[in-house]
Formats: sequence, C-alpha cells, structure tokens
Amino acid sequence: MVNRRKFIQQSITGSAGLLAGNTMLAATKAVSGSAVFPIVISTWDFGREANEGAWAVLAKGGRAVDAVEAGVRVTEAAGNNFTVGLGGLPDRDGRVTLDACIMDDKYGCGSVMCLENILHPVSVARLVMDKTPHIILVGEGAQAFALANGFKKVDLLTPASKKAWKEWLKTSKYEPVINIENKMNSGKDSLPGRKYNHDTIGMLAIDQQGNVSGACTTSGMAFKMQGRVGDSPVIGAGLYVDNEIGGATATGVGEEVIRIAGAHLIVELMRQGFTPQQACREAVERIVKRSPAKAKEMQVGFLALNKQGVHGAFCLQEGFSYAVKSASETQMHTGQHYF
Ligand code: SD4
Repeated sequence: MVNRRKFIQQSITGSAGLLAGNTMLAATKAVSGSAVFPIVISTWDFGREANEGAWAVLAKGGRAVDAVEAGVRVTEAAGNNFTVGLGGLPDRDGRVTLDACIMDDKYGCGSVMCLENILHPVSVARLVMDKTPHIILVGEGAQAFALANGFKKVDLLTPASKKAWKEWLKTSKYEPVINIENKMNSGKDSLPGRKYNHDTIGMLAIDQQGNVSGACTTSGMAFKMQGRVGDSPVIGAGLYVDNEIGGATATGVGEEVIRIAGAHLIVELMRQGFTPQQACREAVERIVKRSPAKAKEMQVGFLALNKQGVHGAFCLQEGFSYAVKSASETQMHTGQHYF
C-alpha cells in the first residue's frame, strides 16, 4: 500500500515538475516563435562541416532525417580524423569496425554495428530503417546487406591510422582514458577546441516542418577488442529522438553511456520539463554517481535539442565542443563540464 505521506510527497514533487515544465515551455515557445527552424547541431569541431552538409538539405525545406544522414556522411568520408569512418582508428587487430544509427521523426530507427569496409555506415543504417523489418544489422550480415544494396567495399585503414595502430602495438595497452584518440596527437592540436579534440559525430536536426531527427556514427574506441560495440549505434544510448520532445546524442566512453541509457534518459528528462542542458547535466551526474573514480579519468559528453529548438550540452571533462547552425546562428559552443 502506498504510504499517505509518501503519496503526498510524490504528488508535490510531481506538480513541481509539471510547473517547471510549463515554465520551461513558456520560455522556449518564445524561441520557436522567433523562427529558429530549421536548426542542426552536432558534436565536436568537425560538426561545423557536417552541419553545412545537413544545411544544404534543411535550407531547401528537406526533411530532418535526410539532413542528418547527409550531414554525418561529410565526417564519415573526410578521412582526416581518427574517430569516424574513413581513417578511424582500428581495433587491436587492425580492423576498422564502424557503428552508426539514425532515427527519424516517427520512431523509425536503423542501426549497423561492427560494419567493415563500407564508407557510409549511416546510409546502411538508413536502409535498414527504410527497407527491412529490422532495426539492427551487425558484422557480416550488415556488410552483405550493404553490398546487396550497391555499396562498394573500401579500405578504411589510411596510412595515418595504420601508422598509429603500429605505434600502439608496441605497448598494446588499452587505455580508454579521456579522449584516447586525442592523445594520439599530443601537442597544441589536441588541446580543447583544436583540430584533434574531437570524437564520434552525433547530429540532431529540426526541419522547417518542426520535425526532429538524429544520427550518430563512429569507428568506436580506438584499439577496442574485436567485436566490441559502443553506445553510438545503440538506440537509446548514443542516440534517441522523440518527435514530441526532441533528441539527444552522446560521445565518449560508450560503456558508461549504455549503462545509463544516456540519450533516452535525456529525452525523458526533457519530457519532464528539464532544459536540454539540465537534462545533459543530470545524465553526466548519474555517470559520476555510479563510477566516481572512473569518471575522473574519462570523457563522456551529451548533446540535446528540444522540440522548440533549444540546445544544450554537458560533459565530464573540459573540451567538449559542438557546432550549431540555424538561420540566425553558425557557431561553435563549449559544453559545460563536471570536473
Ligand atoms: C564508443 N562513444 O564507441 C563511442 C566512441 C567515442 O571516444 O565517442 N569515442 O564508445
């Protein structure tokens, strides 16, 4: 039986939450009233170029789901970063295995995990969503599906990523500490906001019709075990979109994000009235609460966009940047950090 005092307490907390939600809604409606749509946001410095790819779709009145796919494809093909698509750092056996997912405005979702030799995993995920009765395809099955649908085999290991792997083999130490990928590039470029200070790309967009979609794509943690899958292609962990509420995406050590179902948690918190930033902060605090010692030694960053076009981010460590593009803004932002 529900204890009466507890029931009253819960009701009070519930109304306070609703009140906070209404206040938030009133504040954000003003933002949507000032025509922030379309808008696209994405993780890290390379999000800037990716946003341009998405904007080409959004500016013409295209759908958010097409925009996020086009946007993250820019990063997948770039070949100049160690963490997404071509040139992504391999696993400990020298195999580049890619993870990606996409979610549209109607709870449609598609995902590929541990996909090898395909340049655009996000587009394979899109096809899984659009053309199959399934949500996730992994490994050989995902590759066979991609090849059957016209994708070509590509060697994703570049001279630079091969060199980094060979270097790593000298010690073979798996150290998923704060942005291990950045540590491959010690020096000024690995400083917060500089070119190597980036990671998985997660992107969220709202189109002119006000519909929300998202995509997330990565080569995963550098030098992971063969077969390891992180949060990025896991719907609800690395990405979640609910067209009534908004979307969220994650970057960093995926195991910790999966443990708290990070992106879904953030969307549900926004449903209760949290702002995107408050929701991202709460998710980070849950990680700290569960693993206080480990949290100090790693990076996790969350990025969220609510239905009204308000964005926010929060991360464990300093140095998480994200890119925003709308009719009124083309800018880099820095996520607030816990430590
Ligand atoms: C993963 N979250 O595979 C991704 C990759 C990442 O720093 O963001 N790496 O866990």
